[in-house]
Amino acid sequence: MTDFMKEYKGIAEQFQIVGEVKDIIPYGNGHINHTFLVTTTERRYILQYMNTSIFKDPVGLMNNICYVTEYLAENGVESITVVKTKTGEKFLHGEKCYRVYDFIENTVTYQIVTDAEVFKSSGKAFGEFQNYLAKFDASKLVETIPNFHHTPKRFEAFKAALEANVCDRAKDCKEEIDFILAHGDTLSKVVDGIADGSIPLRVTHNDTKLNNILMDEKTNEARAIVDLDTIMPGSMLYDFGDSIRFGASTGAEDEKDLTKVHFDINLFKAYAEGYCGAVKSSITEKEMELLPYGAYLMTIECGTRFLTDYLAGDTYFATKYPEHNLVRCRTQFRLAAEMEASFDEMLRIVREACK
Ligand code: ADP
Ligand code: GN1
Ligand code: MG
Repeated sequence: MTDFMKEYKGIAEQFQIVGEVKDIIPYGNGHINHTFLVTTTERRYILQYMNTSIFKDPVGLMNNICYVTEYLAENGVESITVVKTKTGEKFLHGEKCYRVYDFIENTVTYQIVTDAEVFKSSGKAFGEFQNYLAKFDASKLVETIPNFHHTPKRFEAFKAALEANVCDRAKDCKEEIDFILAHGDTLSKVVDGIADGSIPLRVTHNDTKLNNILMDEKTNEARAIVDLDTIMPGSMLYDFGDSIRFGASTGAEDEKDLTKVHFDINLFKAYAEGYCGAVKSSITEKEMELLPYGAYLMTIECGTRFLTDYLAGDTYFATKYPEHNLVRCRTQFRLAAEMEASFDEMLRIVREACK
């Protein structure tokens, strides 16, 4: 057994898992936590080394997850199940923090949309997820990352990283810097609408990319929504938009060849049909009209966050090579630019899907 295995076996054994640990391997494609698949003689689990430099209040975070998953379970909705430690805690709290979930078997996650029907099914699932949470008491939730989707503040953080230029990388991304600087005045519609009460604050997932939903491996229907770290009060425009920025693209989020990356209006339509079909009885007129903008906003916001992290020296998102964040930024800015040119068509689609 390698040292790595020994260390993680010791951690896994501090949880109420069933069977003897046989194997532990890195798992998934998340950018934030370190995720492992633990196989015991009886069953499988997800073990995560939690990123507490990003989530500074792990107690509040795990309370949020337990409140929400228990509420969902009471309402018959499958989601993650927290496996407690042998001392009955929700996670292992020391110098490093770890948590364990039951592994949801017979499911798959996708890193790119290969089938519009699967994307539509994910849209329906995220829409329904929001409906389930409509009666959840938001006052129970702590804000796990303050101002998570406050796009104007993300823009300010970008400008600060540009000014600091700690790694001297600004010279390598002039085009991307110019793009976001030219779009800085387009970023406040949702925060302004929340502030003046014209956009309702709801309990939202806030990280609705396709690999945060598990699909049934046989039917490809959505089974369970995972990665509940950012469940907080927010706008449905964030949830809709974040799914679109990741899924309605002809390329992967980190595709290097931009000729392969385009905003795909047919994938947008598929997702909108699934999502709007689920939320049409609760969506307001203003939210509906802003869905295309929400897609643009989340895309440009995510690109800005990648660029900020690139300039700051890759301290936030997990990266596999030095330009990874810049490559990701480029796909997002490409998509955002194409979306701007498609607003009218997107609006026609969402109006039809909400009927
Ligand atoms: P991150 O915050 O780093 O994105 P996630 O919580 O999304 O971490 O987990 C990473 C990946 O692990 C997910 O994209 C999903 O594929 C898989 N995963 C997470 N939880 C479960 C689970 N309970 N059962 C099966 N797969 C899971
Ligand atoms: C992160 O955790 P993960 O990999 O599902 C990030 C999202 C970004 C996404 C970009 C807590 O999501 O906000 O949109 O990367 N999550 C956090 O792929 O910052
Ligand atoms: Mg994730």
